[in-house]
Amino acid sequence: MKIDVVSIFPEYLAGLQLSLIGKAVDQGVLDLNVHDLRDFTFDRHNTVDDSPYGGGAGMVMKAEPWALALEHILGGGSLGTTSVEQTDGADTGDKEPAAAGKPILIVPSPAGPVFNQRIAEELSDADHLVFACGRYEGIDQRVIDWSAEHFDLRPMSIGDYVLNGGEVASMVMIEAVSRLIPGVIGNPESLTEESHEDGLLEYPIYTKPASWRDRDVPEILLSGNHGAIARWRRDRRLERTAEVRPDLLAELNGLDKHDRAVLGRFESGDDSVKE
Ligand code: 5OB
Repeated sequence: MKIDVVSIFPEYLAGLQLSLIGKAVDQGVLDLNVHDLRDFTFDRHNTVDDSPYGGGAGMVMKAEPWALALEHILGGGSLGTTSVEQTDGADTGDKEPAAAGKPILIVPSPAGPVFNQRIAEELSDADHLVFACGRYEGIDQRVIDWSAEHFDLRPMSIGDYVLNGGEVASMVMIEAVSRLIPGVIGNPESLTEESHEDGLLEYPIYTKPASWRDRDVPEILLSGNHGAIARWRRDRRLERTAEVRPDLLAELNGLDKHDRAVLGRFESGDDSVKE
């Protein structure tokens, strides 16, 4: 998968070189490039913003640098690129560039649907993702509208809170998406056993010692009874979800009688559970 990020703070994205994502980049599984928006300005001060028409507080990101940056990415070039990777000819060979449709342009914004695991899964199938990190009050609407002619445009929020710009939101989404790409995570089993994969939160986990500061690991986990352990873990997941995130229960399906009996103990979650 190819991922391009445009930002006025390309160094912000440096964290993506670390850990599993960085490894995937090194191995050529991910082709990740970060572009500095200011490289697409031509005035002395590399101006990327200006005051809003109609008045109001704050500044607006100018259309032209964004159009040039996005056109550059559409052209597949590498000007203004801080290659997070050193490509060194590493080529997995198997993916043809964009025989598919338009690249997906994700514009992190509070004015978008809220990103979740379902969307992460959908995006992990794409050949090419582009993240446009806005700062200030946002980007001139005309270049957003223009971009929809060339991209599959996806404004995307990461939750109901205020951020200073799209960089951190992009990093959240890049991490969530890229760990779903085959080869990025060592043990694919850890993908399916994850909170939010099947709509339930995870069960509590323990490691040695079996007794720590007078607190014991639940005895059943030491029993070697795998069936009983699986049931116990599922019960804890149901319990935890009902307690902490009752909103998730409404989305659940595939609950059996025992599951519903466990959930029945939680009055608040009770009526939201599907038959
Ligand atoms: N708040 N998701 C929630 C967001 C956000 C702010 C952003 C981008 C995505 O930019 C200011």
